[in-house]
Amino acid sequence: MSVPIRRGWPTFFGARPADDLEDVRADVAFLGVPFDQATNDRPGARFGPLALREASMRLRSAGDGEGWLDAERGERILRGVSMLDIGDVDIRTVELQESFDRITEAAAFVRSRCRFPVFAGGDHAITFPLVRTFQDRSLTVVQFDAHQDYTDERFGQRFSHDNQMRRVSELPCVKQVIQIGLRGALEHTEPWEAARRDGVDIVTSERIVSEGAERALADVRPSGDTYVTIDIDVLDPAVAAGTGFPEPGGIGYYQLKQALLLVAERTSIIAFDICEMNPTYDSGAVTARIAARLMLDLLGAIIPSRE
Ligand SMILES: [Mn+2]
Repeated sequence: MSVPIRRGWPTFFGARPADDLEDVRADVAFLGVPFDQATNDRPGARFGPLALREASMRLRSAGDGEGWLDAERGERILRGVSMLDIGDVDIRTVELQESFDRITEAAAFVRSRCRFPVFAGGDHAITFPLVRTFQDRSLTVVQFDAHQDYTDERFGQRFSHDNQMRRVSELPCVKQVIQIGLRGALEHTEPWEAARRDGVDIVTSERIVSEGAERALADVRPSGDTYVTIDIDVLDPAVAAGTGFPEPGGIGYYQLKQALLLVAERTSIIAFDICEMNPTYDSGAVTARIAARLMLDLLGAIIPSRE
């Protein structure tokens, strides 16, 4: 029957939705994590997965398996790569540790069924329950972020979106942490000093802006399997205002893309998350669109096209 009615709802890049969890198999699987109960500042990142789905529909594949042409690089990416939208983690409001357990359980399920998982937050606290899904690996964690998120404890709080990199660094499976894009005037220096003491590699935003990504990241050598976490606030808020904690300065789209591609080239990325996209503060869905495009760029650098 031919009726001009388009059916279906936004999914990541128009990927097939996982209607039946028994039947989950794909090269790339997207899992939304609509969680923002650990934010210290402006909430709303729980709406990130929905905003990213909508924004990514602008980039939906025609479904012919041809992938996308990166016009500026003259490369076709993700040709013949199957994608699936798994849905969102069922979060338990208020119950922080139970929500974390659910995030870990859902991520482990996705990991067991699909070659490459992509997690879309959510505030940045989710990176801890996500990374602990990979405890059977020896991991480097590369964090793109304006902020260090390396506070040990404040007001008795140890699992907020300002603590998760410290918790991640304590996991026995995590051998190396690299922080890219840091900046800002710090009120407390303990996290900075602790990260230095722990051997965390740090590349500031200003270095990338002044030297370019290639030179600034020349010494960044992730080893082993690598988990990448992208806090969208690493971007200049003049470029991407849709985030809970905008920080003056920062890098642009091309600089972040180039840095992501350099990391992908140097190591084996086994999963990534993108966090802190907050549509409440986004104008014209610009931040959501940039974030969606970066997801595609990074995936294209990680998963080779099938000829
Ligand atoms: Mn962060």
